[in-house]
Amino acid sequence: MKEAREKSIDQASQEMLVVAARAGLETAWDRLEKQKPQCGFGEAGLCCRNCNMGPCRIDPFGEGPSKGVCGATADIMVARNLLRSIAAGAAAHSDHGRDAAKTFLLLSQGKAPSYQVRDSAKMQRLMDEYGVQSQIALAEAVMAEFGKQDGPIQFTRRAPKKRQELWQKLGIDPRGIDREIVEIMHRTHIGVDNDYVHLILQGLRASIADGWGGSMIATEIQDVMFGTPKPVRSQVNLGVLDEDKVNVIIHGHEPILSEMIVAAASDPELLRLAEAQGAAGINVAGMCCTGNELLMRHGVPTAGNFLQQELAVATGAVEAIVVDVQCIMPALGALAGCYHTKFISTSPKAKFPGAIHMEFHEESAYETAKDIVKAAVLNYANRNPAKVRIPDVKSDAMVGFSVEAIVEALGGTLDPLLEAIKSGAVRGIGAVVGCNNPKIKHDYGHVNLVKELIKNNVLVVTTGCNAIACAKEGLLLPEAADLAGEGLKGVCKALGVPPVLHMGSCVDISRILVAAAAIANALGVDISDLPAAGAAPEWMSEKAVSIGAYVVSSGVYTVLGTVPPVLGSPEVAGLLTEGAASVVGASFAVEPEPIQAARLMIDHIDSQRKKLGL
Ligand code: SF4
Ligand code: MSK
Repeated sequence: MKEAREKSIDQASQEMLVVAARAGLETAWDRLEKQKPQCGFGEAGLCCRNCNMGPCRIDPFGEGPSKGVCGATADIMVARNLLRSIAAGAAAHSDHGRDAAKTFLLLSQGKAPSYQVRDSAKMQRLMDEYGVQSQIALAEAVMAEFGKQDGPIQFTRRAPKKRQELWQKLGIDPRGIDREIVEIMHRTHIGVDNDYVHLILQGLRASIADGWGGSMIATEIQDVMFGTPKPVRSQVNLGVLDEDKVNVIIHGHEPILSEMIVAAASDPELLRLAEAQGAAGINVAGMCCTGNELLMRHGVPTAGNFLQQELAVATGAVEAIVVDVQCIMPALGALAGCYHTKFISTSPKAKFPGAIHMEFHEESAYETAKDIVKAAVLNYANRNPAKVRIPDVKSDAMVGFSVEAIVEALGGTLDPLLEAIKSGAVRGIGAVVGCNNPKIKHDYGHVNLVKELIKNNVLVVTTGCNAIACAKEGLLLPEAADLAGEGLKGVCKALGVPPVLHMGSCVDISRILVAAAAIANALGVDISDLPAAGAAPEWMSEKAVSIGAYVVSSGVYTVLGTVPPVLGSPEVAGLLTEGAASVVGASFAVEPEPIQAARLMIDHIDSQRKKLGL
C-alpha cells in the first residue's frame, strides 16, 4: 500500500494498484520503472532520425557532436521535433473533428439514420456564422475547412479582432487544417526549413488550426448532433462499476460510436438478454475523454482518467472495454487476456494486439453498437467472481458547463462574471487541463494545483483528465465552494455552481477559447490582457503539445507540469518561456510542483489585473 500511495493520491487507484501487484500484473508505472534511466538525448529533444544519414544526436554538454550529419544544430533539431509533436497532436484532434463533420454530412444526406440533430438552435447559429441557408450547405462548408488551400478557417474569426490582426501580422493566421499539418511535415523534412524561429511560427499556425479549427469543429458539430451540455449530476471513479451488472467501459475520444452504445445499453432486447444471463442490467461507464463526452451530455458515470484504464480491467468486473481512438494503451490487450474482459476496437484507424475488431461505420452505427453490447452481455457468464474486486470509491460531480450553460447560469449574460472579476471577488480564471503521466504522482498535480487556485479566488475551468481528477476529489460540486476563498465562495453560492467548472473533453478546450474571446470582447481587450492563465500539470500526449501551443498563441500564459523535450536548445526554450511574450503576448513556464505552479498563475493574474487597472 505504501508503494501504491507513492504512485497515486486516488484511493480507488491505490487499492487497485495493490490488487494488480498481488496478481503479478504490470501497469504503466511498472513499465516506466523499467524504462529508467530514460534517454537523456530524447529528454532534451536532441535526437533526430528524420533521414537515413542518421539517427543523429547532439551532446548537450558540448563534449560530443554539436551537429547532425546534415549540419542540423541543437536549435534546429529541437524545433523540428517540437513541430512534429504539434503536427501529430493537431492531426489527432482534427481527425476527430473530421469524423464528427463526416457524420454530420452523412446525417444531412440521409445516410446515417442512427443520428439526428439534437440542437437545432445551435445549428442555426452555425449556419448564420457560415452564411449558409441549409443544413447540408453547413455540413459541406465545415468539411471544406480541412482542405482549404487559402484561409481563413471560419471559427478563427471568433477570436478578438486584435488577436486576428496579430496572427495576420505574424503570418500565422491558419489556412486549411490539413494544409498546416502537411506543411509541418514538409518543413521538417531534411533540408527544408532550418530557421528555428520560422519553424516555431509554423508550429503555432498549425496549432491555431487545431484549437480554433479541428477541435472547435468537433465540439460544435457534436453539440449539434448530441446536444449542447447542460449541468447534470453524475458519479466518477472505479466504484461506478456495478458487481451485479454487465459492465461496458467506453474509452477513447470520439462520442460518435459511444453515443450509440449508450442507446443500445437500454435496448429492451439486450436488457432481456442480460437478465437471462443472470445480470441485473447493463452498466455503461466512460473512461478518459469519451467518458467526458458522455458524462457531460447524459450523466453517464465515468470510471476514471488515463492512468486508470488498466486498473479498471483489473477489477475483473468489466465484460468489455470498447475503444475508439487516442490515449488507449496497447497494454490493454495482454491485460484483458488475464481476465474474461473483451477488448474491442472499433475505429477503422486503430487496431490493437489482443483486441477483437468490430469495425464501426456511421451508416450502420446502432446495429454495430448493439452487436458490441450483445458481445459484452454474453460475456457476463464468463466472469470469475473470485477475481472481482471493485473499490467502493466514487464521488458525485456536477458537470456539463458548456459556454451556453455558463451564460445561462449567469442569468443570460456574462455581466455578473465580469462584475465579479472587476470587483475582485473572482480574482481571475484558471484553465487547468490535460492528461495523467506516471512521472507525476497520479492526480497529485491536478488536484493540488486546482485547490490552490480556488483557495485564492481563481475560478477554474477544466477539461480532459484534469476534470476527472477534480471530480474524484469532489471539486465539481457546488459544496466545494467551501474550499474557495471568500470572494469566489460567495459567487459560487449565489449561482449554485461549483468553483471548478467541467467544460468537457480535450477537444472542448475550444469552449474555453470561445469563453475567453467572449470575455475579452466584452471588456474590449485582447485575450492576452485578461486576468487568466492555463496549466497542464500532468500532460503527456502530443495533443497536449498542440493544445499548449494554441493556448499560448491565443494569448494565455500557460504552466506545464512535466518538462517538454526542448531543453537541449536554450534558444528554443528561451523563445517559448520568454520571447513568446513579446510576440504573441503569452509564454510557457514549467513548474512540476503544483503549489508553485498555482503561484505562477496567480502572480500572472495579479499582474494582468494591475495592467487593466483592476
Ligand atoms: Fe541527422 Fe540531419 Fe538526417 Fe536528422 S536530418 S537524421 S540531423 S542528417
Ligand atoms: S484523455 S489527451 S490523457 S487529457 Fe483526452 Fe486524458 Fe490527455 Fe488523453
